[in-house]
Amino acid sequence: TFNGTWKVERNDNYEKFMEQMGINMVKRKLAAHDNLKITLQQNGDSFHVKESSSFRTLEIDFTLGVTFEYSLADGTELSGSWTLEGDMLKGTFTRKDNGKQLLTTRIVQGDELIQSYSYEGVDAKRIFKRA
Ligand code: MYR
Repeated sequence: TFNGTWKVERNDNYEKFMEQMGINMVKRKLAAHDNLKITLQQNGDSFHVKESSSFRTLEIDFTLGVTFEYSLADGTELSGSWTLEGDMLKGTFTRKDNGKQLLTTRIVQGDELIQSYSYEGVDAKRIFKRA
């Protein structure tokens, strides 16, 4: 279900979320239009992710339940893992700089992949369509 290439189509409350994350206004404006594209490839418990945006391109491998490191485009480092609960990927990550939690989920609904984000009481979504 997750497999394939997804490009962001719209955001819901993403600017407020980034503000809560401490990202400055200039970067928020750029990040709101980052043309994020992700390619997901699942093999059993393992996922390969290709991420590309106007900021960078990178590839990530993770295994469900196994902690890995991930850096945001602004350099903020996270550590955490994804698990699969039913049809939903649930990510629990911790910011290395302040120890606070960032929760994220991915679910495919119809022709959309919906990624939710939650940090310090602010929730947001990014909605992707197949590229
Ligand atoms: C992946 O599966 O794509 C790699 C791991 C993703 C970790 C969590 C991503 C949270 C991104 C938050 C963006 C916040 C921008 C302020």
